[in-house]
Amino acid sequence: MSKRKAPDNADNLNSDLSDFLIELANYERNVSKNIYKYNAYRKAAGTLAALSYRVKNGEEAKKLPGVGEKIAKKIDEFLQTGKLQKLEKINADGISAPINLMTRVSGIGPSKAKELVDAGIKTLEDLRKNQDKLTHHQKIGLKYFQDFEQKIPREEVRRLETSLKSVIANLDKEYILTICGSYRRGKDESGDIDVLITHPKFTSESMDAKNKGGMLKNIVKHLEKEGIITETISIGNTKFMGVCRDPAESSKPFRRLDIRVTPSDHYYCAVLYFTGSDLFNKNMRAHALKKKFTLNEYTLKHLTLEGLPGNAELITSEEDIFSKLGLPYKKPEERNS
Ligand code: 8GT
Ligand code: MN
Ligand code: MN
Repeated sequence: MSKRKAPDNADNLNSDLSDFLIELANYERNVSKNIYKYNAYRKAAGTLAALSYRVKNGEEAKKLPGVGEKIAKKIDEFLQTGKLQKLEKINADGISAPINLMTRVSGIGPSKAKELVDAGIKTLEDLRKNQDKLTHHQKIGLKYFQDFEQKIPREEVRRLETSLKSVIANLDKEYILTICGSYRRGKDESGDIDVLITHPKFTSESMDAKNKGGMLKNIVKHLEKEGIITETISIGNTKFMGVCRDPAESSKPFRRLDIRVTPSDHYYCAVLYFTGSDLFNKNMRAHALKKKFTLNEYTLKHLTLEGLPGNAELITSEEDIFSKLGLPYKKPEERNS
C-alpha cells in the first residue's frame, strides 16, 4: 500500500478545511492510534473536498455526511480564528510532528514511529545514523524517501504499463496484466503502481502455492533483467513489493511497485480488491455480509445458516460480483470513496 494522503481534488474550494481535518486524521492514526477517529476525520475531509461550493460555517457543514457536532465546532473555530487550538497544541508537543514524519517512511507504521521517537530518533538524519534499527523495507523507504513522496503522473503509469506488458508477453503471450489501484480508478496521479497478473491456464485447482511462486519469481527475474525492477522489498508466492523505474526514463524518480499473481478463477475478485479504493472495498464487504455473503480478494461465497462460507460462486466478470450482491455496477472511476 501507499500512505494515505489528502484528497487530491485540484479545485477543492474547502482545501484549508479538508487539510486541517487530514492533519487531525493523521494525528489520530499515527499518534493516538485511534483508527475510528482517523476514519471519521478522513470521511469529513473527503466530503468537504468534494463540495462544489465554499462552506460558510459549522452549522451548514453539519448537514453534510460525516460531519457531526464536534467537527462542525472545529470548522467554526478555524473559520473564525484561522487556526485550531488542538492542532497548535499537537504541533508544539515535540513528539507528534516527528512521529508523523517517521510514518511517512515506507514500512514504518505508528508503533515503530513511536518507538523510534521515544529512542530520540526524530529526523531523517537521525534515521540514517540508526539504520541498524530498521527492517529491509524501512531502509528502502528511507533511501527513497524523496522519490516515494512524489506522485506518479498517469501518463508515466501508462508508459510503464506498455513496457511491463511487452516484457511479460515475451515470457508468455497469454499472460494478462492489469494495473489496478488509483490508476484503474482513473486518477491523474498515483502513489504507487499496483500490478495484477493472471494466466488463463492457471486456476486455483491446477496451481498450488509453489507453482504461483515460480510464476511470480520468473516474472520478477525478467523485469530485473530488463532493468525495470531495481529493488525487492519482499517477495512471496503471490505478492511482490519493490521498486521500479523504466530504464527509458532514468530522469524520473524511482517508484513503489506492487505485483500480485492470481489464478484465473480468482481474477475478478482480485481485480475488484486491488482496484479499491480501500474505503470502497470496506463498504462493499460490509454490504456483502448483510446479504449473507463473504467477499475477499479471492472469492465470493454464500454464508450458510451457521455463518460458514459455502462454495465459491462462479464469477466471470466484475459485474457478476455486483449483481450477485444486488448492487448496481460501479465503474472503477466511480469507486473513489
Ligand atoms: P495510491 O495512489 O495512493 O496508491 O492509492 P491506491 O492505489 O488506492 O492505494 P494502494 O494502497 O496502492 O492500494 C490499492 C488497493 O490494494 C487497495 O484498495 C487495497 O484493496 C489493496 N491493498 C493491498 N495491500 C494493502 C495494504 O497493505 N493496505 C491497504 N490499505 N490496501 C492494500 O493489496
Ligand atoms: Mn499499492
Ligand atoms: Mn496504489
